[in-house]
Amino acid sequence: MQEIMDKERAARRIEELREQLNYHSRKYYVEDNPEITDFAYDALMRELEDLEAAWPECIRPDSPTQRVGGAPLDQFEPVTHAVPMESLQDAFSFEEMEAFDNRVREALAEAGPVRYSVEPKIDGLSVSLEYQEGVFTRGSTRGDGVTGENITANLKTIGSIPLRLTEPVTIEVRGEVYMPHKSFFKLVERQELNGEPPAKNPRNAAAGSLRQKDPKITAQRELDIFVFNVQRIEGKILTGHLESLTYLKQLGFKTLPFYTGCDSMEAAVAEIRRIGEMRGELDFDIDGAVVKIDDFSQRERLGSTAKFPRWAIAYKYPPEEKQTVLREIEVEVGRTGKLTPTAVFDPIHLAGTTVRRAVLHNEDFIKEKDIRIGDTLLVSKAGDIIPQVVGVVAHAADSAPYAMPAVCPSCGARVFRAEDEAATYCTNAACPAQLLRHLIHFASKDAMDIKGLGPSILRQLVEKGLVHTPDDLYALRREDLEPLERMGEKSAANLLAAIDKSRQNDVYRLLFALGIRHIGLKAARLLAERFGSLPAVMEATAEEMEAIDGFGAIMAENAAEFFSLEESKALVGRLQAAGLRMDSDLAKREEGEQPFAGLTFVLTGTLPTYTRDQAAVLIEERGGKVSSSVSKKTSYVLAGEAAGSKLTKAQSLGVAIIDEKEFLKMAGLA
Ligand code: 0OX
Repeated sequence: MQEIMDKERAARRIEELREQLNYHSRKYYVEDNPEITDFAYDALMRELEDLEAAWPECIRPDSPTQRVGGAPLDQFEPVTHAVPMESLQDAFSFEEMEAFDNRVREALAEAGPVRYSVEPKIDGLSVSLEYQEGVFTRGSTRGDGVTGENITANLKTIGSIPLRLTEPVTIEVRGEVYMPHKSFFKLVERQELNGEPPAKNPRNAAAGSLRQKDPKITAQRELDIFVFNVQRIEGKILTGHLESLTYLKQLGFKTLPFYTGCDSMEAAVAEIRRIGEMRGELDFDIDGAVVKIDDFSQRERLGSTAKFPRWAIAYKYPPEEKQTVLREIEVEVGRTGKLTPTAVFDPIHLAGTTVRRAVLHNEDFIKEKDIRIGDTLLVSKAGDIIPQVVGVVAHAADSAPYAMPAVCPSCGARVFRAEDEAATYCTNAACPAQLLRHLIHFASKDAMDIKGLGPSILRQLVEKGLVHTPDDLYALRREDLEPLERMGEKSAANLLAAIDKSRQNDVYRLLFALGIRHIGLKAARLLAERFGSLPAVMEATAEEMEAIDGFGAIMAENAAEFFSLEESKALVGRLQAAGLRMDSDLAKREEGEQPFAGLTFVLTGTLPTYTRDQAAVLIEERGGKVSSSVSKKTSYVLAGEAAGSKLTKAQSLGVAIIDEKEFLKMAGLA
């Protein structure tokens, strides 16, 4: 009896919290007008999480705790749109807009005056959102307009998509998902820091984010939406577009940021020009302006062609282009060591901002366009926010073709361009431009595994000038560490101990930690196994490396090139002097010692000390196989923290489950 009472009370409180949180997230994400602090919001959220954890049967799909949840998907299910998601006819001149207006007036001659709405055309991805009695039930991509893909879990992570509407209405709406410029720049910065190729523009970034199989990744991307259409609705009659936008706003949707009613095409064109002038100042990309007939009965009379409605048209802005004079080509070294040339020219005003620079990508780009210092260039911003050099208008007198520098502009070391790549790289592991990223990699779990030495501590060490190359880490003293932010006496002592412990690492870790391009953990292990020590690896030729089973030509070329550099030899010398172990146990294992021969392992969850990749290497080295799914043929499931469905399946099939400790014993490592 007591339990029922408790449950009733909990259910009531859960519902109350759900409503409060949904209200406040609308205030924050949709209306940009929060009423409570982030702190107060988080406190409500935590209370809801705790209650739902105790009473999981009270969790509803519109609970704000369900925004980022669920396991990654294998694939997206197809969704057939009840109302087709049509596309728009394009116009590239105001004459075409006049012609559209004439067609419309002719067809609607007896249907009274025509009123247009004019709105920005958001450059994102069209999606459909379905609500049953006010609750968000399904979201999908446009696809080909008839069939799209179910991306509900990803759409739920977008804070401005309401999980519950202000009325219990059954409705399907259409909107455009986009990535705000602010979030786009943040993403690019993160990608560069991780050595990943940066997203090309906000639209691509938004598309990639919506296509993620793991909603947790989508959630990090800070996507947003503008809703602009009612696809279908039950039990309510809407008579026009502007009216339906007002209604959508009332339901709690974030609608288009501006839209205007116009009584003539002349007024509509003036509005299109006004939007064009605002373009550069918006925090999102637009690729045109959409003119639509407001009245739904007029729309119905006009109907659609096979491709698009006759009652709407998209005016596409011409890419703004201007001429300027190229003063110099600056070459910067990124954190990955990549040399990026940038055009620096006389300032021009383009699509709302002053532009002085445009990225030239790589040597081939410059060669193809034959860009030379002093040339008159044509620069545009096209649909992107990123300025680009369209081409050369005229070469400067006495100009010469441009050549990339032969040495790194940051450290003066030789640069290197692999035959099959467009990019040029600095070859110096100790290059200051790459230092922070190198150090983060050096200390990371799969590399030297120095606990407590993360990006924020490393950044401070670099900024204070305490660390210039990885070997400087081994000279750090208590007095250096204690004054750092987020560092106390105890954590400084722990960190020093962790750094000291890493001296004893098997040398394959150091080989990986050096950050040689194309040398991943597996390649580093192969080198250590074959040659036995770092000095022996340094003596080896590219041919000898390539002869290792599983070692490719590009890997061999990169490793040999790296160790031929004086800077690399000096770095290894200093690491050796700092007391780092230079040999490997991998080489000492006797041939034929294969305790896992014939066994198949499945890995799941987070292991206490090894990464899953590391564990897989240990299994394969000992003759075992690693599989991604559990079946009756699975010999062992190696399970760590937060193991999911694979563990459950293993239990139901009666497959043996082991933890890391047991595994290490079996592998002969403990
Ligand atoms: C946009 C946008 C896209 C309605 C029927 C045909 C096209 N990207 O901002 N589509 C439409 O309208 C649909 N309006 C927009 N504003």
